[in-house]
Amino acid sequence: MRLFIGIGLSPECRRAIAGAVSPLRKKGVPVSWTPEDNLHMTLKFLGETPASRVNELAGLMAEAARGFLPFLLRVEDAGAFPTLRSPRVLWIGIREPLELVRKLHQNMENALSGAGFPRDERPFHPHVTVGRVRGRVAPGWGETFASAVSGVAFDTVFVASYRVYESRLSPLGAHYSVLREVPFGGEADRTEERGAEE
Ligand code: 3AM
Repeated sequence: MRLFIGIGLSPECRRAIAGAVSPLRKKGVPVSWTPEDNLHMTLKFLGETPASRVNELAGLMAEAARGFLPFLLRVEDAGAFPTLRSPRVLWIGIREPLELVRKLHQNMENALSGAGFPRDERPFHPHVTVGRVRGRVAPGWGETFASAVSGVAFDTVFVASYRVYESRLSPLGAHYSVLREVPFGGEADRTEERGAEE
């Protein structure tokens, strides 16, 4: 299964993000926009992983999140990778609590790498991908995107858990499903308690 670990956003926040980018969508630029239901924040892409490791993964994530309490996530500002001047991935940023999210990411990397899941080589930039540029955009369009979205107040999101997602790719796009919800400060969901590799 193709897996990744991420943080879900509330329906209100997803709606606010979709609303903010909707005027840009209508302009017909060659961008593949993330469907509202798919908006999330990725912490780690795992790629092809045997289904038998999902419970182990959730257990390691629970261990990594043991000292964490739920927090309010502030989603704000916009940017692009690699740069706004040559945008490929369009994103909305995380304003707060940046240090906490980084710490969670670091704990998770430590726990997972101990079990043989390779660490990310790229530096971690917490973000919500809202679109991917698929062709040429006019010079300055990246800045247009950022200024259209910057300053919009998206809802704060109450975050009490993080998730293992499965991503299924098809010609119609990616479909994400939540396989495990791992709460902060406690144990992983009941499925994990069985601990057995099925
Ligand atoms: O949250 P975003 O959209 O930035 O880009 C993919 C997406 O991240 C990323 O994993 C998330 C869920 O699909 N992703 C996909 N393939 C990847 C790869 N080979 C990857 N990240 C790193 N390496």
